[in-house]
Amino acid sequence: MSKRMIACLKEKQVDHYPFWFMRQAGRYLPEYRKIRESFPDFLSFCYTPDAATEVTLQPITRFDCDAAILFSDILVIPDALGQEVGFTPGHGPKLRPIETAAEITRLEEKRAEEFLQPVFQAVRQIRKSLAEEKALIGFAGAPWTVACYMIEGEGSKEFAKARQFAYREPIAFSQLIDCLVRVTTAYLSEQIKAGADVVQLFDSWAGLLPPDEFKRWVIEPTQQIVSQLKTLHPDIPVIGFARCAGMMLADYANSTDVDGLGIDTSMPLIKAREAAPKQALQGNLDPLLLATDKARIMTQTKRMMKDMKGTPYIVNLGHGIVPHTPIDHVQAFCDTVREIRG
Ligand code: 1CP
Repeated sequence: MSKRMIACLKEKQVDHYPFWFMRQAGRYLPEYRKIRESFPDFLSFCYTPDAATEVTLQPITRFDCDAAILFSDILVIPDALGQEVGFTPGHGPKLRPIETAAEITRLEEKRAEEFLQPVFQAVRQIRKSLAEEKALIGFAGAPWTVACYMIEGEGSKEFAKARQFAYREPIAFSQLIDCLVRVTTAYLSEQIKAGADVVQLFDSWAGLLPPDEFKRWVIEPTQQIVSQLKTLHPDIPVIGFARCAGMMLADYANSTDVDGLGIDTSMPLIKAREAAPKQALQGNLDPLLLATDKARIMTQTKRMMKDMKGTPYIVNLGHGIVPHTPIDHVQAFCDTVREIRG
């Protein structure tokens, strides 16, 4: 059986409606929490191939989604580059922030690939255990979003330190972005060699940038990564998720040449379709609606599928599942998709 995800992304087949959820392996699942308890340190969890394999497969076993996404995190890249990265439960990531241009030159680019071997091992194991018709999604953070965390040192609503660093030290900042382009391309290429069928670039903080900076720090680096990946692996589709791109979505879609576009909750799917007629679209149910209102989940899911009818479309959320999401709500979403697609 062929993969619904690939038919939609590469062949642009319509009305296939593959579905998966951003952050589908996570704390809303009791079977995830159970394994998570045995790893006080989140990153060692990510670097243990057996554990990463098991939690990657959990949502497939439970919901029969069309795609599994590798269990890892976007912040393994700064970790691999030698920056101090930690996760405190309930508080998210903490990094020793980059404050000067000199610190960028000290990043240990050469050790990254070797350091990330456990991730590639997990990809090999997952692909082996996964049914042939399911796609395995590899992923990385896009350079802008990863740089945000490297400079800010933690999650933030505004990433003011990172944005100001980019204005104050454009040369150093572009060296950081170039380094991330190289490391991310190699990282995704290795995931593909290990068995990933498609890769997604998460640019969660793209929407913080004004248009010129969006072009320079979001579009250009993404374009470079996509074009290098296409040279190395012409058959592997790439999904770009530039969250809150808004009016820049059309430019992002045209300039980066991604095969699929993740759409956030703020963008009407019909408007996204007008802005990006060539790509498969993916999204954009509000994760907070998924957590709250079962009846509306069904009507909203039907509406998304109707709006995208006759075009290549992957049913998904507009951002990651939140930890307090009831499992029966996720089940209702899956049942609705299956009922409509037949
Ligand atoms: O305690 C725990 O179990 C840690 C929670 C957690 C999980 C389950 C973190 C910490 N990361 C992850 C896994 C993860 N992260 C996946 C796994 C695959 C999946 O099931 O989807 C993926 C794809 C990510 C990607 C990721 N990490 C993004 C991009 C997507 C997004 O949500 O915008 C970002 C920004 C991160 C950073 C990060 N890692 C973890 C947290 C809590 C955060 C957000 C920090 C913040 O800004 O507040």
